[in-house]
Amino acid sequence: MFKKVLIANRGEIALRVIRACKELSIETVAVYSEADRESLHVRFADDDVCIGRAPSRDSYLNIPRLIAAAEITGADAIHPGYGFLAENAEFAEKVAASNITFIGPTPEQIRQMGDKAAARKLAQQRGLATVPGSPGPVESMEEGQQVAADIGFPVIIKAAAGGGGKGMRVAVDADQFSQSFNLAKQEALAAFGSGEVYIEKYLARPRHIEIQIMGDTHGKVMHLCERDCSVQRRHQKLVEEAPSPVVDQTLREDIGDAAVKLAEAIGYVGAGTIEFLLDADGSFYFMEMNTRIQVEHPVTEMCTNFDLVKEQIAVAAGAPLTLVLNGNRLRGHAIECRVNAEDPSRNFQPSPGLITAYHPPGGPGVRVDTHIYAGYTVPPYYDSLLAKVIVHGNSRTEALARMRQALDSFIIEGVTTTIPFLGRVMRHPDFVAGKVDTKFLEREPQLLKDQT
Ligand code: MV4
Repeated sequence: MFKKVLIANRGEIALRVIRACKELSIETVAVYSEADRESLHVRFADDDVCIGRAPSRDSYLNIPRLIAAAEITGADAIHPGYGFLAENAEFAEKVAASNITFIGPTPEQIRQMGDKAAARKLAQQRGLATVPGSPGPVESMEEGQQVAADIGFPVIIKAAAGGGGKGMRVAVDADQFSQSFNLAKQEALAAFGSGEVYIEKYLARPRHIEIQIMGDTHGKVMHLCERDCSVQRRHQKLVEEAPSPVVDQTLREDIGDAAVKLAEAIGYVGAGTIEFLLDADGSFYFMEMNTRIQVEHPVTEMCTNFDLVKEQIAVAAGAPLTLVLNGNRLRGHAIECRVNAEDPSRNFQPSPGLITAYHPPGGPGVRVDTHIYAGYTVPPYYDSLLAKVIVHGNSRTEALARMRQALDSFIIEGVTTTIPFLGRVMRHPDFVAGKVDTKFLEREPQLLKDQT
């Protein structure tokens, strides 16, 4: 097992990883930017290193400084968390070249799945259903128009190097196609340094269903149930739950098998997530794979009773999977709400600043993953996640009631938060009925307003 793990991250996920390390009797190293001096991850880690100025590119994205921090403190592994360098193959490579273990998949696996067009091709080769579309990247406008005409409009043009919704454009007819195609290409080139795009038939109201998987270095891969992340805004997930209210055990096994098959095809090691679109008729299609631990991993932990972060560390050290779940032994229902320092009535404008009062919810089946406290100042440089409220209940109904009471008793003063908005979502008849898709918030703009 590792002696000392450096956490190349900040905020709640840094605390989450430190907790797992403490349970495993592994020492920890926090890295922090000048804006994060007063952060709890610095206080709770055994060792800490300031790695630069506040902007991420000067600190949390600076590969040489992170590796130097690990070498100076004698860390033998690095956990990347999510965001920042978590899916950066070059980082994973440089960590390994410094004789430090990267807690995650191999650089090759990160690269294979980072190219979304290649991942789609691999999924097809392994027999997974994908949305009808181009067989690979589309080279020219003419080829694109031909593909679109063949599959029929509307179509969606996606950046091969993208993911998470960046560099995506929808076209409803051939006229719009040329414009959308060029825009998608430009956006992709500017954002990812590659203008490569591929085309799919556009599904109007899919649900976002993703499967948590975990693989070890002995060739074993398992899945741990799906998560339903259909409540999103501009590709930012706001609410996640497990299991999905619309997935039965048969469908769970089918999607789970598909996810495991794809992960096995590349000998995947570590925690990963395979995203699918679920259509209203029950068809599901592979969309992309994320090669990291995700923000919403706690809902899976709550309904499988399985510690994903401890397992990430164990498999990175070469241990075999401790348990093969594959969607079995599920208990109850879990929901997560992301509490952000944002104002929903002002287009989710960030609201950084001093937390003047803080009281978290509690009681049976309530978990809060957060790094904030009274007196903490939310810096303006990073994402605006303040806390994740995760509830578990014997049924979805019980979990929903728990989430409502938890949000209603969560006190955060000094900054504007999304707590009241989330409370309204938890009471919306469509959410209560489990009838949501990725267009839910667009249809319900009144949810964004104060006091409705
Ligand atoms: C789609 C789609 C409809 N049809 N692909 C958004 C994120 C990126 N991973 C893929 N996304 C989508 N791909 C086809 N063929 C709709 C979306 C999409 C979406 C997907 C999941 C959750 C929220 C979303 C919001 C808008 C669009």
